[in-house]
Amino acid sequence: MNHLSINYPTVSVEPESWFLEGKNITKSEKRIKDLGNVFANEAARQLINPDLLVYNVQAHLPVKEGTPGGLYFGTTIIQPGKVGNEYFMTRGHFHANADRAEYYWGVQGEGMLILMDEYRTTWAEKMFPGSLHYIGAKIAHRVANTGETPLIFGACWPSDAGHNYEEIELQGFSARLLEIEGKPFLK
Ligand code: S6P
Ligand code: ZN
Repeated sequence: MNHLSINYPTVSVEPESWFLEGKNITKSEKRIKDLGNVFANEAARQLINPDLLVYNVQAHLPVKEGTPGGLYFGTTIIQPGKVGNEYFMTRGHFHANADRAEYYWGVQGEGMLILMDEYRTTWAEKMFPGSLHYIGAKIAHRVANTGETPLIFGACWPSDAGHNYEEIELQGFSARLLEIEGKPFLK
């Protein structure tokens, strides 16, 4: 950067859609066909159009993955929907570097942040526009859309956090967020 220069940022968040634009951005999508063994009712998942979009993630990765001291920023948009009586949700993960924390915050829509500690105690926090969630170290996290509109949330996490998806793939969370008589319950 040049001394005394006044610059535009290299990245921006589109205020309506929360899409990221600019440098060092990655974009990924998860469709029904990518989410095998994530939902309890696998038979119900197989009856849904495999190409149906469940969620997409955009992230600004300004430093190399694994760099100590850096930060990443991301937005996730989860579509409304259910597989059986389980809300559309993210896969969920622990951080590979287990003592790394993260912030999530609600931007649009209604949802639930599902959290599980290393002893497999599971609980949830309601997400709504303006909700702020500090996800401490060693806590697995996933988000479900409990509303009728897309759920958008922001995230900020250390660039050396990494992702441990394997543990959730193998063991799952110890509870699931299910719709029972029109309301969400952890079961
Ligand atoms: C990364 C952060 C989010 C998630 C995203 C999708 O640490 O927690 O950007 O990656 O919400 O969830 P998942 O569990 O499929 O990565
Ligand atoms: Zn995370």
